[in-house]
Amino acid sequence: MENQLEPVAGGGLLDRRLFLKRGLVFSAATAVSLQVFAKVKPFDSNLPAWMLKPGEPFSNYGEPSPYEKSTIRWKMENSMAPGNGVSWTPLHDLEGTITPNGLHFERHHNGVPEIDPKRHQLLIHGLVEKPLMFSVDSLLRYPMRSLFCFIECGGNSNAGWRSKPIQTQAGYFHGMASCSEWTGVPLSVLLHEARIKAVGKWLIAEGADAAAMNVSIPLEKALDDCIVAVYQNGERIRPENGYPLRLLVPGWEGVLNVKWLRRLHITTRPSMTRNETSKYTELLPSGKARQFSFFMDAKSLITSPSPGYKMDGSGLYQITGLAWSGRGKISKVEVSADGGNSWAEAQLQEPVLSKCFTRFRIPWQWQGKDIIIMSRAVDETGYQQPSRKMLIAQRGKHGYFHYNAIVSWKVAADGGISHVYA
Ligand SMILES: Nc1nc2c(c(=O)[nH]1)N[C@H]1C(S)=C(S)[C@@H](COP(=O)(O)O)O[C@H]1N2
Ligand SMILES: [Mo]
Repeated sequence: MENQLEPVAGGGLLDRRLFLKRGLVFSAATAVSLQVFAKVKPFDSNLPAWMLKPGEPFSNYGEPSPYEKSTIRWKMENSMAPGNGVSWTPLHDLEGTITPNGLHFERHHNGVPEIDPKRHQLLIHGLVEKPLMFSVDSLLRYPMRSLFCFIECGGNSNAGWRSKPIQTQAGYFHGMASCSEWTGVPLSVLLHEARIKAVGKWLIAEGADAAAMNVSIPLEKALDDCIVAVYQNGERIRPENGYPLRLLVPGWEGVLNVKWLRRLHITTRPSMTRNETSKYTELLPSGKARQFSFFMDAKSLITSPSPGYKMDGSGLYQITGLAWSGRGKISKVEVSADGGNSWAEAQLQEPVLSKCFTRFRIPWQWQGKDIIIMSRAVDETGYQQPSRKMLIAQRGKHGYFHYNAIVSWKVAADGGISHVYA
């Protein structure tokens, strides 16, 4: 039993099974856990106000507790272009893997259109035998499919390319990624109905916002696992996230997940729209350009403890975070609490799903000293999340998109946490 408390890696990382075996937590681990519980105030025998009278009435649509008012999306609007900007998911304030709908990150090029679902239509045309027009109601009659998957903007975490580590909370650095259960009609069903001509190889998807944002997607992907989503975590998609219809392109760059979807045009080749030429195309150190870099590669980060969090003295803590890969399932997450000298495997929360956020956790006994904590993920293809050095060696110093390097947090002896390049 005693052995189970032995650190499994430097910096005080404990066996990942510690939290699972009740016996261990309450016997051998008591010396550690008491340090946490001893800080709780003695039980108050005076009843609190909320137990002395009936509570609030029912509500038509629930809201978070007023004590959770600080758990919000952080907005950054572009004053030069109205409606253009971003809001980040506060990943550092959340647990589990599903992003509450009101906290899903937002990326709009021209604001959120207020669409009347009775007037909205989806057109499939171009290289098809039978052009089709769908009302939202007609789509609701098709067989649907649900999938849990993340959406991540290709520009997420791009502050990582800066020469100095950005000092902000984890979500305001990495939170242009969110994860939901999306339900809708498999795109293959609709495309088969329109009967694509043999020469058709790509589709151009267009939204009904004022920007009429559009992108090109290879038909192979469209026919594989894309859906025309109507529901987000069980309710109709929020206006910010594409109401009444959005395209879902699992595991690929966020920009391809066209919101307010109104048109799918089948073509022989990509149409070289703004978002695949002036954006999302990057020069490599070799002088060659990276274009159509669709997949979001494996990534992970520790969400707690993380910047903004203050350690409350040495002792037992849980290190937890998120890992995801656009190429499939996460197969392993390792955590280091000694700046990368040694690593221990974290527990992955079941179910581990393909192209979906995966929660990892590992118990940790902090000695109260300066230390660097970090995580690295491996996906089922064997791809390992790179160090920052490796990423820069491959991609150059002036990247903007697809930053997925290992993230390091420095825990200082005074309990403060900051972002460092290790
Ligand atoms: N029609 C339309 N679709 C769009 C966008 C847009 O501005 N207009 N932004 C794209 C980008 S860049 C991203 S990252 C995702 C963001 O989806 P979300 O706002 O639901 O998080 O939507 C994509 N789809
Ligand atoms: Mo994006």
